[in-house]
Amino acid sequence: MQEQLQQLKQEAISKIESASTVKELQDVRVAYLGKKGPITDLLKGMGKLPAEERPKMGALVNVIREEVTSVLDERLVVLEDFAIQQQLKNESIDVTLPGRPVKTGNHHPLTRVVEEIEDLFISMGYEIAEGPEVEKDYYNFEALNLPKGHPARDMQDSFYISEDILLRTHTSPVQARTMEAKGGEPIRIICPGKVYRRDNDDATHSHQFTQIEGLVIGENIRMSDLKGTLSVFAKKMFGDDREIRLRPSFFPFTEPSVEMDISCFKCGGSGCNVCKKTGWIEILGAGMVHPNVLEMAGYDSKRLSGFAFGMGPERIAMLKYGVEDIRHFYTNDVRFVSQFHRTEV
Ligand code: 2U9
Repeated sequence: MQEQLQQLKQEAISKIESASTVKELQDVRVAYLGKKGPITDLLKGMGKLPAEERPKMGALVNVIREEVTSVLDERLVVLEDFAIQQQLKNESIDVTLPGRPVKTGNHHPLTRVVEEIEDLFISMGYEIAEGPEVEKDYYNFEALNLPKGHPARDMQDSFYISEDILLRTHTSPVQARTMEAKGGEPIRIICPGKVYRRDNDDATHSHQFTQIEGLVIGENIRMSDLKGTLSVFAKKMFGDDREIRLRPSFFPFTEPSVEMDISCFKCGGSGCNVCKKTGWIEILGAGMVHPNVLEMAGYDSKRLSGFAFGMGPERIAMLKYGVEDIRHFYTNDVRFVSQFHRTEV
């Protein structure tokens, strides 16, 4: 029995030393010290021993059990520490490694230009007004001094849905609706949105494009207010050293009408491919609101006056970002759109 015990102890200790994981060690503990283990069996077999030998044998078994248990516990500390080192090694993050780039989306370049212009006019006390893209002929044309049969209507070739319903050709109907709703009260709004013209798409024309128009109506609103407003817009949008130039023009809904040029932000005015060697870049059209338009919307054109302007954000985005073809804005090619990450621009 004694050498059996010694042999058992050696066997258990060699198993303990060859255990390479905490799990294996727990299995050895259960195998040797567990209820169904050989040491327990030995204790159960004590009954067969002569009575005088039992205490000595019992003490020996307990000594063996303690020895095996202490070797086990020492080994457990080693294996648990080794497991933690392994885990640390496997889970250690080399913080010097560059992070995995998180591909983030970004705003469409058009959205950015529109929002930039909106923020600019909001900072000048304007409100944003929007309206239906499927519009009544009255608000898209008549209310804007373009009665039925007026030749200028053809200039804005339209997608008619029915006799007097069409896809709006400009955002001006939003201003007409707002004037009608305001019943003669002062107005300071900008109207961004999509517009539609029956046009063959090419590098500078699209059947669907965006516009931002603005309208200010009140007492004693003058051309100089328009010029001042456009000058602030040009400097904030294209750089403080921009000059503006107003050239006479014609729009049925404004009189007088102008077109505004800015000094080229690429060459500063000396002439380049962006400004086609003129030094000036046309940005928008504007004018004093035509008295007919005021009267039709219920505004007393004797007491009140106003100015309005209109621009194409695509054109501004193409100038600002050097985009050659307007169709890029609509084909949603990720290679094109993903170039406009906030950080770069
Ligand atoms: C009302 C009164 C006046 C809006 C105006 C322009 C001049 C203009 C063009 C810009 C680029 C059209 O898309 S574009 O080619 N627009 O030049 N728009 S004044 O005048 C209004 C509008 C509404 C009630």
